Amino acid sequence: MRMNAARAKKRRARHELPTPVTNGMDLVFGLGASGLSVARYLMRKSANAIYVDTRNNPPALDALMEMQPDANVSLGRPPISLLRGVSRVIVSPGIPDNDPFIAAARRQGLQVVSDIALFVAEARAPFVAITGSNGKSTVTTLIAMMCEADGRRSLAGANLGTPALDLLTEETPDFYVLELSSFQLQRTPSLPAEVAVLLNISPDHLDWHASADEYRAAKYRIYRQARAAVFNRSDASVPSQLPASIPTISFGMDRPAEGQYGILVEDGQVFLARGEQLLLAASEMALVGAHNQANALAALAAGELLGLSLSPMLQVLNEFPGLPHRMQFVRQLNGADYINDSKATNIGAATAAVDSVPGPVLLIAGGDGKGGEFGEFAKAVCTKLRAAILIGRDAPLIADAFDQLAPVYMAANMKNAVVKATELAQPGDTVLLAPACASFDQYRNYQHRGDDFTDLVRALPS
Ligand code: UMA
Ligand code: ADP
Repeated sequence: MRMNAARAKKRRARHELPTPVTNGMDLVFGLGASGLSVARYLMRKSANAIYVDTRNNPPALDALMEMQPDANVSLGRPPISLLRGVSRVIVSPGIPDNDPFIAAARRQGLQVVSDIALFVAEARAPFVAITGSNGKSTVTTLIAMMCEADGRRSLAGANLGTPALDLLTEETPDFYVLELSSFQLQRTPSLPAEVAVLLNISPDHLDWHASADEYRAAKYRIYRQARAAVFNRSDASVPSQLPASIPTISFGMDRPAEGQYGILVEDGQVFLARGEQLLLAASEMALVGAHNQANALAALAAGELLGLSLSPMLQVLNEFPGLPHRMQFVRQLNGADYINDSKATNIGAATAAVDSVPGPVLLIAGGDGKGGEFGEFAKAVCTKLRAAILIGRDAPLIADAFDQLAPVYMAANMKNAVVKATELAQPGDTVLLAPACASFDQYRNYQHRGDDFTDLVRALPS
């Protein structure tokens, strides 16, 4: 069925079904950034597909129709009959595995894969794969910068920035550097990473995964066909997940054994170290916080396994100040620092954020808690808080967790939260946006939330 952009708009309202298809057809589920990258990939291969999205106006619909005006598109909840004649379902990471359409595809024995599975089959250069509950984007960026600093061409993307399949349209680099989510890993059957990095695992995405164990198992998949691995030695369950006879390097915040990465303290000064060798004083890193020391150690270990030279890697650590919305200093007002850590979208990240700033802290938190539990979080951070100021859908849940542990204020929105924090802040305090929640109940994404906070803080009268 032919469909131009104008007809596509009509279809949004009518939810037409596409024409029946012949055997061997792909079905692409999800028309966001990754779905569009799959569409581009299939077009490059001159392969036809059915495109499905449960939303009436998915973000990439117009771009798809411009690229392929006769594309088969079905909007709204897809009927199971759409699977007739389909051999493979390529699913956006945003669609949970318990989606009835995905479950039906599996029951019918169809392949259900991520865009990363397609990338792996096509990539003509080795790739580094990075996962973890927190620190993925920072470490992915560090490794890509370290490659460049050592004169190797690298292309970074996947869960961060450019979708993986779009990286294939650029000149083949020396290394691809891929940030991978648990969602992507769960649907990628084979992942022969040159170096696989698992940074840490703490509770997250319990609204997507069937259980905490399933989330953990998805993260471990990063190692399954890896040719070399970096692992966090503080997690005792990881070594049993590493393939036998591949080179591995551990990192951790303790004293490192020979050939491993860790922390040494000399005359009260903290150093990144490899075995007994002092590499760089933590105070010389542009990134702040103990969590970023761990990230730096993981990046150095991955760089070593890629054969990068030490000196350019250290130069990167000396200069890279971090990505936007991660512990980003906004301003000082009346002696209090205001920091935007909107990317702290889970409990582990928000705990690390509170740990990394001087107290007392006015913590602005809340949003979509993704099915998480906030009791441990409240216990971990409460002693450092002057108050918790809570916003968003799960604010009542978080308020319950802080009951008796710290003063709590409920705010109707970010503006009220910033005003309240300013009222309460004393000289030397830190006002920290570290929500421990996703933003989707109130914002388009974490960037939108961080920008709102930043604009409101900048607009406060001096
Ligand atoms: N959705 C529907 N119906 C559909 C398809 C999607 O309701 O038919 C909704 C779902 O709530 C879903 C959301 O739309 O969660 C986004 O889905 P999408 O297909 O529009 O997503 P993409 O734009 O393709 O973005 C995805 C990743 N999003 C998720 O995993 C939720 C992006 O990671 C990633 O950058 C992009 O592919 C390119 O690879 C974002 C993310 O939040 C940054 N990731 C999670 C995280 O980092 O915690 C894992
Ligand atoms: P991700 O891509 O996994 O979300 P980022 O590098 O974007 O990770 O960092 C997101 C937030 O997670 C940061 O703002 C910080 O609050 C927290 N964080 C970063 N690295 C770590 C780490 N190694 N351990 C715990 N928390 C971290």
